[in-house]
Amino acid sequence: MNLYERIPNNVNLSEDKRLQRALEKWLPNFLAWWHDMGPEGFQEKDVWLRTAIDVGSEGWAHFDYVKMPEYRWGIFLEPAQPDAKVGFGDNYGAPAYQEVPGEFRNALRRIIVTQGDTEPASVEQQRRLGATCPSLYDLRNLFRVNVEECCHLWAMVYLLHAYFGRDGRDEADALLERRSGNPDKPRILEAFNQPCDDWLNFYAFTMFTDRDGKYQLSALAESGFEPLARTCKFMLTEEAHHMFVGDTGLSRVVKRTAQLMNENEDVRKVGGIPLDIIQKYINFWFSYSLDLFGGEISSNSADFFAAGLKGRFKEQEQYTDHIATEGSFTMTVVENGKLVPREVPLRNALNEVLRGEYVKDCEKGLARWNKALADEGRSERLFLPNIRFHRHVGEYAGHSFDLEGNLISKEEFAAKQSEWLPTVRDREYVGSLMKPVTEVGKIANWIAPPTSGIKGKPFEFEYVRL
Ligand code: BYC
Repeated sequence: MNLYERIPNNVNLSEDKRLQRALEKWLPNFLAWWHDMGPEGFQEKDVWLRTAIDVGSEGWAHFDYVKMPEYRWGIFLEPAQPDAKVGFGDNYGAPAYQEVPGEFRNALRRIIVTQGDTEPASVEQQRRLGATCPSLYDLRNLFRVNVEECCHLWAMVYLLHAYFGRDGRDEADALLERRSGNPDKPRILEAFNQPCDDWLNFYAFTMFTDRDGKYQLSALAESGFEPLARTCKFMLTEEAHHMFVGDTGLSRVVKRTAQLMNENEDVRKVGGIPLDIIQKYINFWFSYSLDLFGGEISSNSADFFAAGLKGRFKEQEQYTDHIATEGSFTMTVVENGKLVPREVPLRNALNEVLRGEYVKDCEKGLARWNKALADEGRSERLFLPNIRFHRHVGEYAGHSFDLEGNLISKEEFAAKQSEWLPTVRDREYVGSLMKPVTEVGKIANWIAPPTSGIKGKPFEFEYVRL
C-alpha cells in the first residue's frame, strides 16, 4: 500500500519508514472503527466537506463533495519555530523539547492519550444524529465535525507513534478499543460517556464540550514539547468551526422558540422546544464540561506546568511571570459543611485558572442567545449555573449545590433535580421533535435557519447529496 501518498501530511511521512509501518497497521483498524462506530448511514453519500490537503490557508480550506470513508485524513503540524524555547515552568527559557524528555514521558503520554481519547468518543456519541437532521446544512456540519474530530485523533496517534515507541503504539490501538458509554471499556473523561442523541444535545455539546477542547488545546499549544505544541496549534484552527456549530445552533433554537412563544406561550402546542428544557440542557452540558478541567486543586496541573508541558491560556500573551511559584489563588472550598475561602499555591490552581477563562467565554454565548430572545421581544433570559452546580470531579463533587451555588442537602437536590436537569420526559419530548428534514432549503419547525450558508453557498444548497 502506498500509504503516505494517500495521507496528506507535512511530517515527512514518505521518508519515515518506522512511522509508515506503524500507521500501516493502525489505518485498517481505524477504518474498521469508523465503519462500526462512525456516523450511521450516509457513508456512500457525497458530503460537501472541507479537506485539509496542506497547512497553508489555501490547502486546508479546500471544499468539495467527498464520501466520508474517502475523506483524506491527514497529519498536519504548524511550521516549526526556529529557536523555540520552553515558555514556562522550571525549565523556562531552555530549548524546546524536540524529543520526549525521559522524566516527563509518562505525564506527556497521559496528556496525549486523554486528548486523543475524546476525539473518537465524540464521534461515537454523535453517530446516530444523521437520521434526525433538521436540515441538509446541519447534516453537513455534523459530518464535518465528525471527520475533523478524526483528524484530531490522527494527530494524537501520530505523536504516539512517532515519539513513544511500543507503548505509544499500544495506546494508539487502545484509542480505537474504548467505547463511549460502555461500562466495561468507557472513554476516559465522563462528559464523553454521556449520551448525545438529539440535536439539542449536539448543539450544547459542541458549544460547551468542544469549548473545553479549545482551552485544553490552547494550553497544550504552549507546550515545551514542540511537536505537541505545533499539532495543537493546527487543531485549534478546526475547533473554531465546531464551537460555531454549537453556539449558532443553540442561538437558532432559542430564536425559533421565542418566535413560537409569540404565537403561543405554550410552545409544545406549536412544536417548539420550551426554554426551560433548553436551560436544563445548558445546565447539564456546562457542568459536565466544567469537570473536564480536572480538580480545582491539582498536583497534576502543578507538575504539568513545572515540566513545561501544559501552560495557561495564552501563556505568552497574557502573563509576564511564567514561573508562577510566587503567587497564590483564592478559591471557595467546602469545609465542615460550609463554603469557605482557601488560598492555594498558584501552580496547584491552574486547572481552576483555565476553567475561569472558559467560563468567561461561555458567558459570551449566553449573551448572544439572550440577545436572540430580546430581538424577538421576549423578556425571559437564559443563564449559566454556578460552577459548583452538579459537579462530579474536584472540590465540589460529593456535595450538592443549587443553581446559584448554595450548598444544599442531598435530599434538597433530589427534590429539585427534575427542575434543573433534563428528565427522561424532557428527553423524550425533544426526541419526539427530531424528524429528519432532508429537502434542499427546508428546515425543521423547532429551529430557525442560519443567517448564511457555508463558504459563500446559500442555505438552499445541496450540502449532502442523498
Ligand atoms: N472525568 O489532578 P486532577 C476535546 C481524573 S476536550 C474522569 O483533578 P488533572 C474535545 C484524572 O485523570 C479536551 N476523570 O486533574 C471536545 C486524575 O486521575 P488519576 C480534552 C477525571 O489531571 C469535544 C484524577 O481525576 N483534552 O478536545 O490536572 C469533542 C485527578 O486529576 C476527569 C484534555 O483533557 C473527568 N472529567 O486534569 C472532541 C487535555 N478529570 O491520575 C474533543 C489533556 C480528571 O488520579 N488532559 N479526572 O487516576 C489533561 O490535561 C488532564 O488530564 C485533565 C485533568 C485536564 C483532563
